[in-house]
Amino acid sequence: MHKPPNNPSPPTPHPTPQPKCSEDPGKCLIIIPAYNESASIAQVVNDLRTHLPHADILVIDDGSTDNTHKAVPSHTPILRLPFNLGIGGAMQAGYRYASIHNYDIALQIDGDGQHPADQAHKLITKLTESNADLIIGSRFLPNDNDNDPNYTPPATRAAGIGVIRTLVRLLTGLHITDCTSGFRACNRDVIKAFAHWYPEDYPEPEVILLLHRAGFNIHETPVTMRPRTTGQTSIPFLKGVFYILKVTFALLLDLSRSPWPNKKANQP
Ligand SMILES: Nc1nc2c(ncn2[C@@H]2O[C@H](COP(=O)(O)OP(=O)(O)O)[C@@H](O)[C@H]2O)c(=O)[nH]1
Ligand SMILES: [Mg+2]
Repeated sequence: MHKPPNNPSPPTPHPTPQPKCSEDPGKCLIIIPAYNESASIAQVVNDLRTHLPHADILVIDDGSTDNTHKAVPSHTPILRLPFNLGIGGAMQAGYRYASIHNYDIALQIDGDGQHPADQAHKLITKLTESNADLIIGSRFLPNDNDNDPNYTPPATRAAGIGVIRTLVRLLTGLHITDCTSGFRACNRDVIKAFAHWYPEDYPEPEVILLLHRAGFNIHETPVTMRPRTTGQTSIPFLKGVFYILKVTFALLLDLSRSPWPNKKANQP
C-alpha cells in the first residue's frame, strides 16, 4: 500500500457537504482500477470528491508504467500492485480492502474518465432503494432526462456487446442491457463474495451469471458514459473478437462452477 504522508488509514470520510444520494447509504468505498491512467486519474478522483463527498476513495494502481500513482491527488489512498494483475485481480484487491474495512457499499468506476462522477449517486440510490445486491450502470437504458448525452460505442464494439447480452440472457433469463459495464455498485454480501473470489480476465459478464446463480439480485440503472479520450482500451478490435470467444467459453464453464455460497445459505 503506497500512502502519501499524513494519510489516515483506513480512509476517513470527507465531512461536508451531504451526499446527493439517499439519506444514509452507509459506509461507501469507491474503487478505481487504473492501469496507465496518468492523464485522467486526477480528474476522476477530484470529480468523485465533489459529487460523492461522503465516500472514501481507493485507487488500485495495477502495475502502471506511466507513473499513474504520481498523478493521484494527495490524501487519496493508493493500492500499488507490484505488477500488472489485470482488471480482475485489481478489482478483487479493491473488494478485499472493502471487506476488511467493513464497508457497506462498494462502487466501482473506471480510472479513464469514461464514467462521469455525477452519475455515481444514481447507482448508490438504486442499490439502497431496491432489493438489488448489485447495480449496473447501463449506457443503453433510456435516460431519465432525454437531454443527457449518451455514449454510443463503435459498431463493432456494439455488436460484441450485443452477442454477450444475448448469451447472458439465454443462460440466466436476465435482460441486462450493459453486461460489460464496469460502472457498478454492490452491497456488503457481494463485497464479501468478491473479496473471496473474482473472475480474472474480463470479469463483468461472468459476475452477472455467477451472482445470479448464487441467488443474488442484479438490477440496472441508466447512466451516461463518455468515450475514452486518454490512454488505451484493454479491448481493441482484434482483441475484441478474442474477447467474445473467451467470454462465451468462460460463461459456459461458469455453469458448472459455484465460487460463492448461495445468498440464502447466509441468511437466518
Ligand atoms: N487495460 C487495462 N486496464 C486495466 C487493467 N487493470 C486495471 N485496469 C483499469 O480498468 C478500467 C477498465 O479498463 P478499460 O480499458 O477502460 O476497459 P473498457 O472501458 O471496457 O475499454 C480502466 O480504469 C483501466 O485503467 C489492465 O490490466 N489493463
Ligand atoms: Mg474504460
